[in-house]
Amino acid sequence: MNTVIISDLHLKEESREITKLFKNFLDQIARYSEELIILGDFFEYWIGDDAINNFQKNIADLLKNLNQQYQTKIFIMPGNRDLLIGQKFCDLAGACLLPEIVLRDFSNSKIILCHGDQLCTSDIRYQKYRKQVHKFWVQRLFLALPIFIRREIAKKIRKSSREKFKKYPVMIDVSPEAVCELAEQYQAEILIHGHTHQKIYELAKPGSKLKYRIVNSDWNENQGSFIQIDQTGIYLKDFPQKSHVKIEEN
Ligand SMILES: [Mn+2]
Repeated sequence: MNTVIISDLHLKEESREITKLFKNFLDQIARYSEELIILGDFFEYWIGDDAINNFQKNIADLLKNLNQQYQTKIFIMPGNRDLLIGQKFCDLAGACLLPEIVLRDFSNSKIILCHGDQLCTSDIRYQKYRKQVHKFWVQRLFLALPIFIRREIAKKIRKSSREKFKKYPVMIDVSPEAVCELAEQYQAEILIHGHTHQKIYELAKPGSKLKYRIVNSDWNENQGSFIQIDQTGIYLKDFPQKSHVKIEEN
């Protein structure tokens, strides 16, 4: 098995360089992998599968092509920014839609895959907001609004998140308690997520079921990161490749 995991590309029409970098990643890495897993915030925003624009359709075509030409299986987990990515987009992209938590086996260990925003429990305001927008009826109500209104709401949300970031420029990190709890709940030894934009590999505290967690960085014009899992181990790598850390021997 050869799996690559990416997250937090925040793709949007205006960031052409990141889109170019992503295309190179598909050509140089993903096409040689059996699976590509996207762990959320693939797009900068998503207002519904019925409002897909040309840019987003082109990205779907790239993924579909990867799947059809190279047989790479594609999995998409929604993040906080693209929470409403649904089956229709996944069908266009030849991808499977993932739930918010996925378990995988690696050697004798269990791996949890998630976007990571649910672990930032010290951000109480965000968790309250998250709880609301994860409600089925709230999503149905939003999706029933005309597209131009949804677009305006999405703009406002992004504006307020930019303002929050100006006030508190440090991304709120996951809380260790939430990480431990999740590992206990799923009896998993390894946690892989994105969202916090720090490319790190960290050993868990002694006494925890968890052995370590691995976090993908977000992508910018020059650099992205990915996690690779194959028969020989788990790696945290840069793209374009500059360095890599081998985390676990199989
Ligand atoms: Mn996120």
